[in-house]
This record gives sequence, structure tokens and C-alpha cells, in this order.
Amino acid sequence: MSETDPWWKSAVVYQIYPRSFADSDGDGVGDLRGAIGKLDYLKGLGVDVVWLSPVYRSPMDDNGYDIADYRDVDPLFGTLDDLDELIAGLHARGMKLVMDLVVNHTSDEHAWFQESRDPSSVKRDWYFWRPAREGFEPGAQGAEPTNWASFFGGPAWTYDEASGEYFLHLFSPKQPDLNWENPEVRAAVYDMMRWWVDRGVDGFRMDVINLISKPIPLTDGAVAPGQPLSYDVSQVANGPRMIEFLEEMNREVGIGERRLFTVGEMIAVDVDRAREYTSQHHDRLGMVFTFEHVTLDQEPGGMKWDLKPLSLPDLKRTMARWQKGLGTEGWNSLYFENHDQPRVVSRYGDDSPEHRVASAKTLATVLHLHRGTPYVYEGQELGMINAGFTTAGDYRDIESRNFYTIATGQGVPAERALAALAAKSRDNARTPMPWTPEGGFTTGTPWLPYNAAAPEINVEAELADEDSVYHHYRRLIALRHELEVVREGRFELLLPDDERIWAFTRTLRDEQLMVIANMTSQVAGVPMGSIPSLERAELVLTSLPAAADDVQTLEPWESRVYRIR
Ligand code: TEU
Repeated sequence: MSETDPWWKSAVVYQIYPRSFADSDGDGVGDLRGAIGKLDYLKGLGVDVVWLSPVYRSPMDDNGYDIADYRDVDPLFGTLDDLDELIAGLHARGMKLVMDLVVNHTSDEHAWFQESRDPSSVKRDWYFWRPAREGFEPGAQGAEPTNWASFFGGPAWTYDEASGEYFLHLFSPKQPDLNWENPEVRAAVYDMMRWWVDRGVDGFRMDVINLISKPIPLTDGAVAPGQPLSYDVSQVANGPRMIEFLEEMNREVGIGERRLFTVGEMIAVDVDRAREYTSQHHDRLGMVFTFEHVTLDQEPGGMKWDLKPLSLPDLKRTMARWQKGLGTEGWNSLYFENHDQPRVVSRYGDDSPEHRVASAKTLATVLHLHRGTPYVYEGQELGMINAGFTTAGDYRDIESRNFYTIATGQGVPAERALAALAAKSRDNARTPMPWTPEGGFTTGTPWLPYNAAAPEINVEAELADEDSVYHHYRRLIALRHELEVVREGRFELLLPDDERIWAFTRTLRDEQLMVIANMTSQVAGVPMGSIPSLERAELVLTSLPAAADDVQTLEPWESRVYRIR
């Protein structure tokens, strides 16, 4: 790595969803002191950076992604002193802390929005207040200023009787959108970011950041036949001032100078735009989270709930396109899971007792050996599986609950709605972290039940088993730290059309890595003529405790990593 290379090119990030990670005070909700108690666990795994989902003061309409005070910790999670201690504890162990930055919207309980409710307030323009659609009675059906849908269902506008106007919320009505056109809003956000940097945080994960620049004026989107609302996010995302805002933020917060870590979560971003946003020739973003590879199991043009089986060639090609497209100019983030996505073993692997471990390891191998910065979401390193909830009442997440109510209200049979939730609900990822066979997350009653598999899938059991998913992740992370070819090697996809095998090489000067993986629960043959010769190859990692000598057939979910020199 050269002197000027960004440090995060060799880093692995671990995401803590604090609500579900570790509870220190027995109230059933995870907290900062709980997380402080687990720092040696993270160090043992070998990760470099912790991304902490929001812990700010919040009414918790969307579990903290609705912030009422950017400069305080919610009492549910602890205090600012606890956060300082977490930062110090991470730094003492050579790890860094990245905070979640949620500035497309605030909570409706934030003082800014409270003030903004008064039409004569100087903060009125800090949010998007608009009169009813022309010719419509305010508050009447269809009177919303535009036909935009909220991500969480229903219109993106809510009528405020007191002032006779509507406010915009692309998410819940308790998450009004900030008006980034207003320079005072931007200055207030940058000031807050500097305040956190001065406190010692090492960077920001920026929530839905490509929604901050809106297409002004706000106008109707195209709608599908028979549909009253426009769900086309691309019409609202990537507004004309995106790059300007990102560059201004960089300057004002000193992101480049201070070598801060940034990752922008971006809905509806394509490779070309992502290359512009992450270009190493500009100070914009370190990397972005794309959604392309996590929407391949939904009907094209549909929503996440419109289930469709994954095609392996689609997944391989999508990831390869991003590898090539960002190339050496931009930089990729590598993720399968986070607090919004189901568990990858259940989704793209096989979570049956027979294949869970091998498929979790193999999914980890292919992801971590792409070029980019890998993310591990709490529990992913255990090969945790989906929650297995069977009734609507099991779900806590606002998106899941709204979907169920709206879908069944429109006549979708309950079993179908429940099947969609079982596959895609965000609560799949939010069951408490199982530290022991008994659970070990809290001494009280957890806010969401443990996964029923916790007695088998838990930290204690996996630490004790050298062949566990956990130790596989530990080895993969170590491999990235050890081998330059993992960080820098050029990516080449092999066998793009193969329905069973995922194979690729990474090449740096005269060194090569070859990853070859069976992505099915059956034995698979390898077309030997289509992969590099393994004559001078050394086997550096496998998903099975004992790999056979030849590679002509792979066991179910078997993966191998060869180093060729
Ligand atoms: O997610 C943005 C986002 O696009 C999600 O709403 C996503 O579409 C959905 O979860 C997929 O199921 C971010 C946060 O990660 C999410 O937790 C928040 O709910 C959302 O922004 C609003 O802040």
C-alpha cells in the first residue's frame, strides 16, 4: 500500500446494530455498555472498523433512524460518556469507529422540525412544506403536492392541519425530509459532523445520502397502470446538486485532510455514477453501498416483497460488473447483510442443518475475496439464519408491519404476505446476538425473541470449534491483512454462465489467487479447461475441514482458495 492509498482499502468493517448486540442493564435492549464489553471479541475476529447504527436521541419510530437530537445519546443506549468510552476502547485496540449519519431526514420530534411547523418561523424552509395540489381541497384524497410514495408505504406527504400545508417524508411521517437547498441546513449538518469528529469518531456511514439533493421543483413521477402512487425512486434520487453537496461536505468537515472513512448508502445508483462518487481524483465518498446485488431475488420493476428465485449467473455478473466498473478509479464496498437485509445463508445459501456451515463459509469466501472493503453484519460471522417468524404479530419493524397491513388490506392473501415477510423482513437480521447457547444477550426479556437456532448457533459454541463459520471469517479477514493480492489484485470472473460454480481470479504482478466455489447443495463438476492450471498452486483456504486432492468435483457448497505464484 502506498503512502497516499486510503487506509480503508485494507480494512474490514463490522456493523453493530446496538439494539440487538449486547444488553448491559437487563432492559431487553442492547446498549453501549453492552458493546463496550464485547470489544475483545471484535478484536479477536480481526476487524478494523466498527460501524455503529444510530444511538442518538430518538423516539425510535424506525429504531433510531429518526433522530431527535444529533448531539446526544438516547438513554435507551446509554450516555455520551459511554460513547466516549466505546471510542477510547476501540482506539486502544487499534480499531476505529464510524457513526451512522442520518441527514436526509430528522425525526419530527427534532427541535428543527418543531420550529418549522410554524409557517412564520425562520426554519419553515428547513423542510419541504408545500400547499395542496392545485384544484384540490387540502387534506382531501389525492391532494398531496406530488404522487410520490413513501418507502414505508402510502404517500410521501402528510397534511398538517395547523398550517394547512403538507410536509415531505420519503420514509415514515415521523421522518420529515430536510431541505438541503437551504444553506443553513447544510451548515448545521456540517457543524454537527465536526462536533463528532472532534469527539474522536473516524468517519460516517451516510444513510440514503443520494436522496439529499432533490429534483427541484418537486413534480409528479410516472406511475404504473392502476397505481395511484409513484414508487420510482430513481426520480427522486441523485438530484442535480449531489456532487456539489458531497464536495462541500468534504471541505467543510475536512474529510479528506483527516482521512475520515465515508460510505454512502445509495438507492438507485448505477456503476457509472458510483465511479463518479467514489473517484480517487476527488474528495466525495470513500465508497458506496449499492443495492443491485440485493435486488436480484425480486421481480424486475417490483418491490422487495415480490419474490423471485435468484439466478447465480445474475449475481456473479452483477458483482463482476461493479468490480470492473469501479476498477482502479473508484472503490467497492462488499456486503451481503446489514440491518435491512435478510440473513444471506437463508437467502443465497442453504440454511438446512446439513449445509448451513459450508454455505455460510462459501458465501463469505466469495464476498471477501472480491476487490473492495468487506462488511460483516453482527451474527453473519456465525452463519446466523433468518428469524423464522410465522405470524404478523412477531414483527416489530415499521417497514414490515406497514407492508403487511397495506398488502392484506388490498386483498393479498395473508399466507403470501407472511411468506414475503419470512423471506425479506428486516427483522430477520435483528434478532438478538446469541452469545451463549442460552442466549446471553440480556438478563431480561429481549425486545425481539432470539432466533430459535441460538442453542446451536452462538458465539460460545463457535469460538470453541476450529471449523466454525466464525473461525472461517477470522481466517478470511487475516488473509486480507496478509496478502496484497486480496486488497489490490485485478478481478476476473471465470465461467460467467455456469449455474453452479462461482469462480474468479485476482491478479497482482506475478501472483494470482483463484477462488472456486460450488454454490449448490449438490456435488458439482468443474470444467477444468476453463480455470487456470493448478500445478504451482497452494491451497490457502477451504470451506470443508478436509479437501480432496483434485478439484474436478466439488462437494456441496465446497469452496477453495488457491494461491498461484
Ligand atoms: O435504508 C434506506 C433504504 O433504502 C431502506 O429503506 C431500504 O429500502 C429498505 O430497508 C429495504 O428493505 C436506510 C436505513 O438503512 C434504514 O434502516 C432506514 O429505515 C432508512 O434508511 C431510513 O432512514
